[in-house]
Amino acid sequence: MTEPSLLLLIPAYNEEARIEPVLRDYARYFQDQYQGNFSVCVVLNGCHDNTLAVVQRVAREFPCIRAENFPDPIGKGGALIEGLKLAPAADVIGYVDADGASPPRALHALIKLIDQADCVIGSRWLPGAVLHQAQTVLRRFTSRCFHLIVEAFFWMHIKDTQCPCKVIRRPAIERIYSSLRIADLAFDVNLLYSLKHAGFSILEVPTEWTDKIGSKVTASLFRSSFVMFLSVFRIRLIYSPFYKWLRPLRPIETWIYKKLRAPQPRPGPEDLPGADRDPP
Ligand SMILES: Nc1nc2c(ncn2[C@@H]2O[C@H](COP(=O)(O)OP(=O)(O)O)[C@@H](O)[C@H]2O)c(=O)[nH]1
Ligand SMILES: [Mg+2]
Repeated sequence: MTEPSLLLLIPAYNEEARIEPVLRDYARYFQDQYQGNFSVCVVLNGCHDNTLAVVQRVAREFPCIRAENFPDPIGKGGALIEGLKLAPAADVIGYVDADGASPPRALHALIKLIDQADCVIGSRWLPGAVLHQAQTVLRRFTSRCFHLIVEAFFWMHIKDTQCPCKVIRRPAIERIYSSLRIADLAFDVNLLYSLKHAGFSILEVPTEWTDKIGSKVTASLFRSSFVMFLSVFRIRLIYSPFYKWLRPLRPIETWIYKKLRAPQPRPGPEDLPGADRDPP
């Protein structure tokens, strides 16, 4: 039985120390175990280390791997948005982190369920999840606070919006692509709510996870959490009837993201020159 063609996106920022074994594991696993086309695109931006050279070296060994490098600080969400745009035609598009927290078989398990929904996401918070190494207590605490905010704002009943192991059917991505605006770590909420709002189905299933040392997020947890809160508030406003009245406040928003040294949200379609569209 053939499986759908898969494009795997891996956002990477200063990952020279962690990414190489992960790329090898994924390339080997999918070469051996996957009955369909498989390619990986590592999307880097603003790295100050040798990540690009490491990825290029592994790519010479495994032709299914390629790198896209953006010099600007577009953030993890921005990198995924760019990766989706550059994606060659694939039936299913997935993403995982560069640190190997999600093993290849965890991603494969999600793809096996893609017949049942438009988007299948891994969850560390559903019964049955296998946590070889759980996140730190502080990260779990901030995760649950964030979950409460997301649930209060969007009522999606998704236990783990932030698990970076997700697969989505290409037609769904194509439909909602123009509503992907959030460049920081709240990108996942942007993606999931856009899918729900457009009527696509999301299936959340327990996943396997090994938390890795060297997190960039934990190193700036307070700032990252504040930016994520700001971004989910922004998504809520985008989908509210008041959004068009808030356009004059855009420079203030830009100023706040700049002050927080956070990646700038992508201008929406309504901000494109000549465009006069309603928010999604
Ligand atoms: N392209 C890109 N990737 C990023 C950026 N920030 C984080 N990442 C990637 O996002 C993933 C998650 O980062 P990590 O520090 O492991 O966060 P944690 O697992 O949530 O603690 C990794 O693959 C990082 O390389 C960024 O600004 N740009
Ligand atoms: Mg990590």
